[in-house]
Amino acid sequence: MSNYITTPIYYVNGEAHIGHAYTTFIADTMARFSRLRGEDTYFLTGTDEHGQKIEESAKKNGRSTKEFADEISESFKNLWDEFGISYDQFIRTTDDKHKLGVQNAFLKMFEKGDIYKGHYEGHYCVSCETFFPEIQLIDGEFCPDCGRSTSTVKEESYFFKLSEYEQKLLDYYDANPEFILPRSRRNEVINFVKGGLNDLSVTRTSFTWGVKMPESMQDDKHVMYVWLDALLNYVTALGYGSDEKNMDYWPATMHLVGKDILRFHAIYWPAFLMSLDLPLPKHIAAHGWWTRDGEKMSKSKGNVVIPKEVADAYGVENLRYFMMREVPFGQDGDFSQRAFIDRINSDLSNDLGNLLNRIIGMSGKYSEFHIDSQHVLEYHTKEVDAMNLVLDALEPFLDELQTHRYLEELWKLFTIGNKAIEEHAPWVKMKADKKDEALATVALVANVLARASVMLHPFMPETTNTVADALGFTINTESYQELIKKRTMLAAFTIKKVPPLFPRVEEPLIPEAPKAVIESHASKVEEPKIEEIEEDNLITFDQFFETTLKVGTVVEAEEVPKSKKLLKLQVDLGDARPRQIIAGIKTFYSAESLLNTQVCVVANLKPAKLMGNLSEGMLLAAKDEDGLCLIRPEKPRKAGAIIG
Ligand code: ME8
Repeated sequence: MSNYITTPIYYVNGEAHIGHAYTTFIADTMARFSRLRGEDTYFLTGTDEHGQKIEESAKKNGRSTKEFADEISESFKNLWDEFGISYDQFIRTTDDKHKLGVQNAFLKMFEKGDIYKGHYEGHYCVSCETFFPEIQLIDGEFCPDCGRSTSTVKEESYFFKLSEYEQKLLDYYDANPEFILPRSRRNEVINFVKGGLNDLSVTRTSFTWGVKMPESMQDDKHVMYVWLDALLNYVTALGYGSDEKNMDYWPATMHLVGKDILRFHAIYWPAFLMSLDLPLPKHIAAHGWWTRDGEKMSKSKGNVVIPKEVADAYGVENLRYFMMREVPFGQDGDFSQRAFIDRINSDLSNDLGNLLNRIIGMSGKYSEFHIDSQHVLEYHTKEVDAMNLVLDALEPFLDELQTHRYLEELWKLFTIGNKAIEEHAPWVKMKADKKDEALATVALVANVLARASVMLHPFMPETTNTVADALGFTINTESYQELIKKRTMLAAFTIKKVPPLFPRVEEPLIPEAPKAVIESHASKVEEPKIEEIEEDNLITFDQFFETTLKVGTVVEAEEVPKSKKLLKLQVDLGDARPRQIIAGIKTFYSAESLLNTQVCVVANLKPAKLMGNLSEGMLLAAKDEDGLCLIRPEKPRKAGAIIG
């Protein structure tokens, strides 16, 4: 069994921020977990260094492109080293081996007939390194993903026949429901592909900072499109197209990405791999977006959270814990120092830290820091059973990357430990001359903490090593097998004193996001720049496709008793049973007039109750001073037809 886990390779156009750290923390945790289980593991991270965006950033900084890329790439690597990220390889797309691999992949696709030469005429967003057809542009000029101005490009280009992979991709998603995680994001990708895929321009002639064409193609005005170059890093890192040294790790177990780049990983990348006759990764896992104090982070607002600054102030492992505990995987998360401090003081200091302190204190007082487990089962079967139940539940959460549920569940162990101390009050037992009983409780709690530390280790490696050291054991695959898989108790503990692991934090330790920034932002409203429109109002293409819109046929309609506004509709969306939708449209439509007509429905809304009636969707309607009208398809469509 081997696991290959990757982060995105980060652009070298600026320093790392908290979002980069989050992706890297989760990937590192998954890699550490795999190693703890004793599985052969390869963990890749690195930097994405080609393309117009990097060329322009270097120019702005008055540097040569290579010098600039070297410096920023180094700063990412140093940061991950300082953070103890356990990568096996740090790839740079400027590495010769990578470039050779990309050229060979290009040749293979070309020889297979999947790449052809043509002309591109379209609109290019340098920031997203993506072409867009005119129809997708905002106001005919601005990028639909980031809102920045696009430039019109007409140039000779090689194209990848992405259109030919449309059905193969859909079949693959269908046959592999766990390919895209969380599963809630599958629809957005499927809808995008169903909307039709255009062939993809995979070379550029308007700049030179990219992987050159294979020599045998004799076409050196072209360089590779940066996303083709970048995605291939996942295989060139293993030696694809060069020494093939580590290709046994392929296919990847998991590509961890932010939701911003899910489309590239879940559509382009599998199509490229199919073209190369390589197997597809098992999971593409997309996490959500981090904001700060509820606001999007941006350099212009001055509110970017710098991970090094936070880690220096609060400790990198506390930051890892906070980020992975606070946010359900896949959902957006907010970085606020208040929430972070609460987690440190309550979860880490009160629950975990306190338990260790109690063990150190009691074992010192009652038994000169030696504890053995011989009487635990005599007095504590209830707690041992409860502990085993928690351990049973834990690992499946990580299979779907539900780090917050995993940690929430794991924390029940600390509750079991702290509660056992309160209920059994060893100090009372000691006074009553029941030393065996008192020490059985201390030993139970030491075992609880030992097991919890093993399972927390991938999240907080150094901290849990300190706990294990204080308890007198070592966390490794062997102790994982013994304590977790076999549920063996540690026979004896020799406890060591350690300073408190989590000093309480009373006040924010880094400057809060400057308030003035928010005010100055408001004062600029009269003269909006495109960055500000992007930050506040626009959603990305992907965000739009989070909503599933469908055509439905009203098959039953009635009034909701005692309601002035509500109608209860049964709407056929092509599923096994119609959906019940409660719509506030009675003032404008009678129930009968709606029967057998078609409507447009938001089909993936969380169900809600309105006046005691379940509503499983929402109708699209337009309202102005003349009243409300429903939005309907121009011509009848099949019930369930996708809108988008
Ligand atoms: O996209 N919240 O690189 P990139 C959460 N080079 N995650 C965030 C984030 C935020 N606010 N901001 C960034 C690229 N990220 C390409 C990738 S891979 C073949 C090529 C994280 O430097 C998140 O993981 O723009 C996102 O996907 C990644 O940084 C984008 O990093």
